[in-house]
Amino acid sequence: MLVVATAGHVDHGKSTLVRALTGMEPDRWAEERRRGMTIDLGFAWSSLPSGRTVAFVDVPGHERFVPNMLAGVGPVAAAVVVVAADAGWMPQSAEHLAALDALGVGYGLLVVTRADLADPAAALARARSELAATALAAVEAVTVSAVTGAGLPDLRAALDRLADRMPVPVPDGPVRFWVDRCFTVRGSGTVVTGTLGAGRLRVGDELELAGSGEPVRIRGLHRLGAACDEAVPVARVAVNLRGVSRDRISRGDALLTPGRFRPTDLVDVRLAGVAVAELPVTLTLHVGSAAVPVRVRPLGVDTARLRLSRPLPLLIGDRALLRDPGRRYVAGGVTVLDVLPPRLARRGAAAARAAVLATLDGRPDFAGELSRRGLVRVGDLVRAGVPVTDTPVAGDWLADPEHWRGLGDRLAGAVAEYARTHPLAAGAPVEELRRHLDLPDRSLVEALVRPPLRLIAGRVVAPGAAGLPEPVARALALVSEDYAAHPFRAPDADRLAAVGLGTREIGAAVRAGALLRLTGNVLLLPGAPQQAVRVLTGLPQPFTLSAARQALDTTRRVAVPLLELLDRQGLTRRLPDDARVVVD
Ligand SMILES: Nc1nc2c(ncn2[C@@H]2O[C@H](COP(=O)(O)OP(=O)(O)O)[C@@H](O)[C@H]2O)c(=O)[nH]1
Ligand SMILES: [Mg+2]
Repeated sequence: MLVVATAGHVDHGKSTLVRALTGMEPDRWAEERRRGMTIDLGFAWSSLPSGRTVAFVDVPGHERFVPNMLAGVGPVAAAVVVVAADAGWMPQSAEHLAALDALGVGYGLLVVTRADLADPAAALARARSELAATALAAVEAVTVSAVTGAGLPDLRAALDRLADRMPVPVPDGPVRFWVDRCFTVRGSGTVVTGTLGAGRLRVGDELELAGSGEPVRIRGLHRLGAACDEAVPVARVAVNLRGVSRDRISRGDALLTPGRFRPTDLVDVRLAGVAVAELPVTLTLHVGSAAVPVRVRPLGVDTARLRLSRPLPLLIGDRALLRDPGRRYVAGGVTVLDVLPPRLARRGAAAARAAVLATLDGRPDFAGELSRRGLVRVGDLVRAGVPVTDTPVAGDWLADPEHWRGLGDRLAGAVAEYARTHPLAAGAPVEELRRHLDLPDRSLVEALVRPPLRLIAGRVVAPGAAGLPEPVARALALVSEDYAAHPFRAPDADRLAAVGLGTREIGAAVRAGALLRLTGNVLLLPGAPQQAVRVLTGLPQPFTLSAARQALDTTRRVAVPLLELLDRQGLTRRLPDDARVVVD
């Protein structure tokens, strides 16, 4: 289906032309018919000579209703610019053309109508020269009279040729269905209409409302007034929704494929057709069928940050326009460069950001996003419209290869440094390393651990850091897992043998300070005494051997020599009745 929007000054014959081509009445409202003027969007359709269907979104030409016009044009890729032969180029001819150009609409036709009333040559020449500077420069032009019917066969043939040129829609892409009308049908409930530009809609599908995020289900579908089970792009579609009342949804909302969009209220954009520094601070952003007030913060010569008054489901590369609703002019076209921009907190951040934005063109760029962000979640890129072509390094985190290598080096350095400053510890805690490297997720630290580093029970251990031979270091790494779960339970003879700690290896480890010998082969990690004191401090003082044993979650085999060691180190004091107190 070819979907085209009309464009042009009021009273130039847009609705009459649509009526003549389709036999349908685009002015739906009684008031519109009474006043003979389009106020809101109208919809009509017909067959073309090729047999394919053309559907029109007929827009109002009056300057007061430009926002309605923009809601109709926003989601439509092609336009018919209508100029009356007897009136020529007029203010809304210009404003509509500026809007189409700002939105990047490059497909369409120029139609000079009312050719029965005046020689169309002058209007045609003027319109051609106005279009020449826009994305519509190369469109075909047709001269018609909607009253006599002259030129209408040519126009139908030209519409067919336009349909042939249109880009092939993507039926398997995500759906972002901008709502241009919403109403209630007795017995069916809420119905929304719009232009389906990409993706597929099926009865039974679950979608998400952009405004509220709430899930909605498709109860029924109509395509050009006929019920259907499925709609593929491009098409004019009416969607009967289950699970949402009429007052929860309005023009400018969108139905979304769940998980593929993240409505955002902060975007960085490139502006066209305007000097950023001259823009008013507040403008209205028109995109899809939505119109929201925005605050403009200039960043570069042609780039700015927009703060939206409500979030919209925008993607990198989206085209939009800024309009001044008070002074009623199109201020400029917008290309979305980033929908998840960094905060600009530090001094100089805005200038640095402007330099980055200067290198972006709105085309989704996976490698570029990775190198700019270093680390980013898969979902964040997908929901920005960036195709993900690599696998995560951990969880759903993607990393720029160079950044990742650098982090690996910094991790090794941090682990070594930790070992120097904490000679008694069994390795650097993952959480501490996460903070040190300023990483957003512990799983990233864990994924960065590469031999010879080892991840043991929440700590990153550098075996051999104490100068131990590799087999001893490996054995120690194994027992430190035991200690992590039960720091005061000494492995028994079987366990020591199983991990390869024989008499000689134990001797080496104890000499290197990697193990603490309480007595014989009763071994703990070097940090155990300090850790024990922390536990014992929490007991009612004085405490008995049995209370200490329970608090330390260990056996007499360890508790007795451990407490004696603490006594010797002056960390605890033994009282005459054999109870003990922690020495402050
Ligand atoms: N003579 C003549 N009148 C036309 C033609 N097209 C439109 N009109 C008249 O122009 C007026 C405005 O037309 P309309 O379709 O409402 O314009 P719109 O505001 O652009 O939608 C109406 O009175 C139409 O009857 C045409 O080709 N020839
Ligand atoms: Mg009209």
